[in-house]
Amino acid sequence: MDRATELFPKLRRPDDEEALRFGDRALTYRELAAAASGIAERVGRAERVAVWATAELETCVAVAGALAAGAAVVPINPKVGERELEHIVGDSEPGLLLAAPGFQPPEVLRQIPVHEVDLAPGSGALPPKPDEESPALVVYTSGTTGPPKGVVLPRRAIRANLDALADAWEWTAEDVLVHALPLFHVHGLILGTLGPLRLGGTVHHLGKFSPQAAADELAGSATMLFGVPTMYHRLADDAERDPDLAKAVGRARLLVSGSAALPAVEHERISRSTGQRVVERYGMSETIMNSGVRASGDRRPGYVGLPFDGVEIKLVDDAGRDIEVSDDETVGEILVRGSNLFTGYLNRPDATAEAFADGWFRTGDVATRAADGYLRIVGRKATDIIKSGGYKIGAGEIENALLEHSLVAEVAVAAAPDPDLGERIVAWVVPAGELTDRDGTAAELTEHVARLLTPHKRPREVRFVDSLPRNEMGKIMKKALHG
Ligand code: MLC
Ligand code: AMP
Repeated sequence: MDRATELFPKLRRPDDEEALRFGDRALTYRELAAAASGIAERVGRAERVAVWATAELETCVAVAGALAAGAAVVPINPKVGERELEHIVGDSEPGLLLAAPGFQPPEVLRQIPVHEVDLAPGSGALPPKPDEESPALVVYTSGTTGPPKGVVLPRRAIRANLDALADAWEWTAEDVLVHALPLFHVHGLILGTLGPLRLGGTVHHLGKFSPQAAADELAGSATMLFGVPTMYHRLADDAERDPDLAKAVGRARLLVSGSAALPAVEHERISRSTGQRVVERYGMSETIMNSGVRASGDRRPGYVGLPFDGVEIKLVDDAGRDIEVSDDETVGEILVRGSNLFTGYLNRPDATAEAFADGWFRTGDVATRAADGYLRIVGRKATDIIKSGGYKIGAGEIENALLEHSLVAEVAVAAAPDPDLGERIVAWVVPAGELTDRDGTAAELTEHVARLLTPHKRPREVRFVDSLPRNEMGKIMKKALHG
């Protein structure tokens, strides 16, 4: 067996160690391998397979089985709205959809065969290892405008990047990772699920995040916690109130935060109450993980550490020239090159070409570099990208959805700072006609976005205005909105 390039070596030689636990349901490696072989048989030679990614064992079995079959997995947010779902299945054309029993297919999925994932063992034989450069996942991510794009991640990127994380965090088969992240994005799926499976370790998924549930796990067998800053904010609140909870969290080997900036104040609150200093890492759907603080490294609040093995990072100025200084002050866009990169956006050669400059991927994130090489992210080039609760959301897609509503004449969507979500989505709406029920209309618009796109893209605030600030060219000046 080729340990180096086999994505999940332990599925080829399974034992009775626990692989996955969701509440009171769990699977050992032997059970997982057997169930995954059944899925692989069902998937056959399908090129792409959609997985209805509920936070359940079945999702993990579906992903492991489809990957073993050599298919690319398209994970779907089970709360996805009708418009977004239509786009994703239209774009990715999955040959099959895998879902946990009881799944009721929405209308748009009618043409796609659905296979209910059960945990019964298949023949136990897994197909030969697929090619390293073949697509493993197609993860949908928002841009500034238009519908989400499918990020095609090859097996090589997942394998190489997970090995780099294991090395940086001294992460081994002995670790039990706990988290409550959704299983349709890089953080919860690749790091939080495929990570432990690659190492032959264990993941405990909480189903739904609560500081108490995470602390209970860390008081038990769990050694590591992965979360987005919103989760750490809530953990900090509870740890300050509850010394027992703080003590349980203090037992962790490693707390890791990512997907959005962890404010220095949250870092300090957690370290004061629990004695733990959170390790921060920086990633993206297109690149998996770029940089992070090593387990043995200096856990400085506000810094996302050094490039992981296999990743090259440079900062460039507005003219695209390399920034050579490491003064922790000069800001530049982060460009990335390495074995961690995606191969392109599905069906979007135009967007793929635009995302690269001389073989370097342009992240759109803006950072400084300190004398010891530590990166500090200070912002983003695009104001139309919003990060709320760790989810990436494009202002344009929300504006388009709102403009379809008959009560909306004009709209601008922008981010406002939020202590819990990091950023919250605010929609500035010029109503079409007289407003008779402000609150009712605001709720209706919110629901409209949740239904069409997905609940996490719904505005948390709707502000009605008579007009939007525009420049001489007629372009909306979003920076003037909050004034
Ligand atoms: C509320 N709800 C609605 C609704 N209003 N449902 C339908 N219509 C409406 N109008 C429901 C929600 O579905 C949810 O249900 C509940 O109310 C709470 O809403 P929420 O908005 O989901 O909860 P919130 O408290 O805001 O969630 C916070 C959070 C979440 C931190 C738990 O934002 C989260 O899971 N974030 C993780 C994002 C992530 O994984 N990003 C990684 C991207 S990869 P219910 O049943 O769910 O409670 C990446 C790369 C990298 O960034 O570096 O990692
Ligand atoms: P996504 O497209 O959902 O994968 O989101 C990727 C984006 O999340 C990056 O481009 C960053 O803007 C942001 N991000 C991820 N991790 C961090 C972090 N540790 N600090 C700041 N921003 C982050």
